[in-house]
Amino acid sequence: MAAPAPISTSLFLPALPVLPFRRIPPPSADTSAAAPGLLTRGHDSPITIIGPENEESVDVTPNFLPLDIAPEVAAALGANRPVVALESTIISHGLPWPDNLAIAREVEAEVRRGGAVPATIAVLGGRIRIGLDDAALSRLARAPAGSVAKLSRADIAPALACGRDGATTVAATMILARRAGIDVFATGGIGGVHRGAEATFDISADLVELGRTDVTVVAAGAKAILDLPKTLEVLETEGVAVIGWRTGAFPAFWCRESGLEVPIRMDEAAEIAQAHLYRRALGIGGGQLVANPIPEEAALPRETVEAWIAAALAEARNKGIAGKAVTPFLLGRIAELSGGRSLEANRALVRNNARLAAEIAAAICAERQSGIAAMREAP
Ligand code: PSU
Ligand code: MN
Repeated sequence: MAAPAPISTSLFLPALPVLPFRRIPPPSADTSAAAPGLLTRGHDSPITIIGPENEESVDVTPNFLPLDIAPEVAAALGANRPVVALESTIISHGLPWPDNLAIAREVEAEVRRGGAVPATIAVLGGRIRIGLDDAALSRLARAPAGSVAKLSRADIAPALACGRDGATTVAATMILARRAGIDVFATGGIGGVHRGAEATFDISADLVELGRTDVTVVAAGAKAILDLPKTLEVLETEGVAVIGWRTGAFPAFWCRESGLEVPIRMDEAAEIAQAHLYRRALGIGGGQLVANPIPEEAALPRETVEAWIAAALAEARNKGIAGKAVTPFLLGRIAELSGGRSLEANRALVRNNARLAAEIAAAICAERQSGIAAMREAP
């Protein structure tokens, strides 16, 4: 039998359609592979399966997950203190070096200022990391293009199996945040239905995830590179609660308005917190999208933004960009075309979302603490 193909560093790049199979090394009970100072959830009740190519056995365990929760995050979760999850694709694929690292640090600081503990989520060396230290943040921020995989729902488990570094999209961050017990997640903009989706079928897995996983996501709406009316339609189909924060208008990332309305408006963090807990108590799955408009002073004029978008979209079409590469390509081109203006707006809105997410996370903790929420929650 031919030897398995070597693992390519372009494993998760769109050019490689099929994921090569690689046998997993047997997990060892020893947790020294984890970064120092991290809590490691171990594994139990090992079972043995016979490997496919030969008779050599591989130990696997049904509940085994290489999951490292930073001590500060674990302590906060254990004590019902607020935690805000943050994604990492924005660092590796969404923003250029060195602004990506600066913004990642600023966003974490903003969460802290809001009285919550930040938990940036990624996969490093095949281990799920909930809460990154500064070394891990810079590793993601400095990674050369293509060396860090862009992980959505489909890619998390393969990245663990192959020992990869991967940055989590909104979808993957929601899954891992939920798994770690984090309720609230702040980002810039969610993925959505791409323009021309009627031909390409390019619809972000973020929308489907919002329909499945009960995490509250704070974002400045979705970028106007997307088809926003179709994005709202899919969110409605998926049963996502789309909540305008102190607004009835659906924001369009760099602009405070898209010309579309949000189905729900809320003005108090406690309302969002209660809706989050009621949703969980109903056991219906799926999350809330809190649409938080960019601060007035940082917003960009709609016509200016539209011109950059049109240029970037035309280039993407000419170059035949498809799949996972579409969003990073458009974001990169717009940052260049705008001479950094889009980046400054991006920075302001992510920080703004981090602040609101901290407030909502604190409100959820307060609701839980009051005991009323506990009584209302399903057993
Ligand atoms: N939108 C942004 N900035 C981003 C992204 C989206 O304004 O960085 C990233 C997020 O990680 C999001 C992902 O989850 O792109 C969506 O990618 P896709 O369209 O391939 O699903
Ligand atoms: Mn896509």
